[in-house]
Amino acid sequence: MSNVAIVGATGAVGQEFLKILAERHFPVEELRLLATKRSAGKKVLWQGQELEVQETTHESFKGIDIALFAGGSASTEFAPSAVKSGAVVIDNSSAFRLDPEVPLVVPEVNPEDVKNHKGIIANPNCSTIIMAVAIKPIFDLAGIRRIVVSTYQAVSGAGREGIEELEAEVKAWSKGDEMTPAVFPYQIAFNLIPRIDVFQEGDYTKEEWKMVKETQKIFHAPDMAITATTVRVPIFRSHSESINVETEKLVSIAEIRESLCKAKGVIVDDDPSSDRYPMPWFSADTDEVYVGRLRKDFSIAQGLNMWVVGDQIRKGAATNAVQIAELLL
Ligand code: 2RA
Repeated sequence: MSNVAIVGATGAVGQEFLKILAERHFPVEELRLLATKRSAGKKVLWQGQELEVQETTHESFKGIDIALFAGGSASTEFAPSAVKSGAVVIDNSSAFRLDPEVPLVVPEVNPEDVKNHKGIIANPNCSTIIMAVAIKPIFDLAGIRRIVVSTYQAVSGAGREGIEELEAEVKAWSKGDEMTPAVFPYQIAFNLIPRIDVFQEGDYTKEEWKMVKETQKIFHAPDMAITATTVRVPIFRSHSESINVETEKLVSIAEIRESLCKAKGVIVDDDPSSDRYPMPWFSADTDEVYVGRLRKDFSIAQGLNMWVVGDQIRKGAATNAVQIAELLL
């Protein structure tokens, strides 16, 4: 049994941690809920117990074995104190992901990297995790030379506030009221925004660079060529991705399909004859990564296209982190 702390327990990912620890019967002795001062004192019901949210401080981690950090600035501020107290931190922020001393883990891809931790294990970005699970069987079967990915990311990727902003805008639109975007740079209702996070080098966004650099680190493949365009869409939950893969070896689509069907964490939902393909509406609230629209890319010698969908709060964040915690056990 472990003593577990959740830092950021009242946010979208924090709340999902609570659900997933219970669903997966994670052996919890004590569950300590931590958040900002603003949320301290809130009561949360978990497995029949009423737990009170406490303000996170540097002393919050005494006796804690595993600290699940939901993301945000709390990680840089408090993760080192949690490690000093003897906890293993599983961190969903981007603060430590590219640190060579910190393993970046997707359990279906590189579970063995967990062993190399020095107190912190990083959980990759949500859209990176979803892509990594889907490309892993192809990587193992045929090697990957290049990936071109475009994402269609749900508003909940921006947390509870993102969900509230889309809801408010849809209500405002139906009443003919004006919209006042605050979380997103423009109205997201009935719109698409081709910019997630800040612009960085080469006019790519931070989200796009995460997909490139984190994927290369997870697969220990610094030469895997990856280019990404990340887009926010007016969907509440589940990120979708159009992924074009150029393989190292020539393999048939039938072989790729077979490897995807056998892969852990993947559901192939692909039947044009019966109009079957993955969609966010159906993947929301599940842990698998769904693959469909699998087809040859006729424009190159060794290429394929696929459409991939996954719940980014679950597999893209909380479930992946709890799976990492399970590896530690
Ligand atoms: C987003 N990738 O969807 C972020 C969340 N980690 O905005």
